[in-house]
Amino acid sequence: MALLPILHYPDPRLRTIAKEVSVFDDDLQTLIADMFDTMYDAKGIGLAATQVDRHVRVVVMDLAGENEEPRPQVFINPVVTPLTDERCPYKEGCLSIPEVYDEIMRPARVRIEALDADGQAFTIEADGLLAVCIQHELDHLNGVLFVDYLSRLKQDRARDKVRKVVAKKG
Ligand code: K1U
Ligand code: ZN
Repeated sequence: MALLPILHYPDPRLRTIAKEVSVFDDDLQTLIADMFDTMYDAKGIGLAATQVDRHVRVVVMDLAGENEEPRPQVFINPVVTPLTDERCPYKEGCLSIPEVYDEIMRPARVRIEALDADGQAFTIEADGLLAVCIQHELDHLNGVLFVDYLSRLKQDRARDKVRKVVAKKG
């Protein structure tokens, strides 16, 4: 098990645009395993490689509830297409912006095209938390954070909050 350090807002490395994955080798499998370890340890439901300073288009996710069996999902080179103009609000959090939550509006239903850990292509349609989470994670791969959708005042407050939380944790 390897825990990877998570970058915190406003670290400029979170603004890096991740590169497509073309090689499905042991190094990629190690990165995926380490990302799951890191996500579960941090009590998150998703994690993008950008957040652990690896700038490749890899997302891990597990939306299972506390009393359910784990349901790990891997999305490599994800492409997300809105399927409706309807937008739904969801109070989002982010492991890179600890203890900051705010309501973000995103398309309610999306198509996700991606590769799995073995490089096999799959397509799914998603709504609810999966739709929210994949859009949040795809933003990370493109250097975008949920606070970018908020006012400058809220961004300043988020930056101050993260500084305090990170200083307290040591
Ligand atoms: O990308 C990340 O920073 C992970 C993030 C994913 C996410 C959560 C909620 C909405 C959109 C994206 C988190 O997991 S933050 C932790 C969190 O908010 C949460 C944890 C457990 C259950 C529900 C939410
Ligand atoms: Zn996030």
